[in-house]
Amino acid sequence: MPRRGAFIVIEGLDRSGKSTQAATLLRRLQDAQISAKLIKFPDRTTPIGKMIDSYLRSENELDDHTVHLLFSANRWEFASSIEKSLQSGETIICDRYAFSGLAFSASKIRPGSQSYPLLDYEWCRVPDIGLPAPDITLFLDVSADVARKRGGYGEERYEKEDVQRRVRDVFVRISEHVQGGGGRWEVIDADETQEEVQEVVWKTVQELVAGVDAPLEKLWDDKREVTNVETLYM
Ligand code: DGP
Repeated sequence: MPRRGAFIVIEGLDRSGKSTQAATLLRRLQDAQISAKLIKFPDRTTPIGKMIDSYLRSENELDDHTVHLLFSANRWEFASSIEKSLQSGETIICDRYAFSGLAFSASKIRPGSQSYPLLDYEWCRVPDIGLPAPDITLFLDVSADVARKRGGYGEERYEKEDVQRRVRDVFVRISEHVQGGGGRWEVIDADETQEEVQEVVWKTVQELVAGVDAPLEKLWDDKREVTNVETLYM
């Protein structure tokens, strides 16, 4: 049977160098004659993506639950095309995925509180259950100091130091559970130079990019078999 493409997700905080690393990895794969493409979430081109874009640029206000579901819906819009590409042998590099969805939403705190969550962690995780599961997630871990030296954050809604600190805490929590149906999770020190980080990225994905024999899994799918209707509601 022909091998399918690898599904490689790159995650990290803003200023971690994700987009640069993703673009460099794509070039290297193409130079090595490996069929590959780069996708990115949020994908701001669809009608849902446009709503997300204007929310991120603070042009409109939306309820936090609504925003969370829009980000998830934006990933679901591409689920079947991701699956099709992987099955046809194309490797996908994906700049942000469901883990960003969980980290950015579950790190929100109630107004006036220092630490009380606005959205429940499990509630945030559920809408993304069943998406195509990555074969590997590379978490580019940048320190606040280095992010600051890289020119600080931009103008968008979440690009603030206290927000990024809380998001990082949730990413750490995610990394502890992700192995259960979330694929492999690799933390990469993103404080190093672009070239050094790329070398680690390249080495880490080496054995995957020749193609994957294992079937494509579903994200956070606990594989419980439902044998009758009652068990559905237990
Ligand atoms: P980017 O285009 O990669 O700079 O991402 C835009 C911003 O949106 C960034 O601050 C991270 C945040 N983000 C990405 N995905 C999600 C998501 O699914 N949910 C939430 N709440 N925020 C997200």
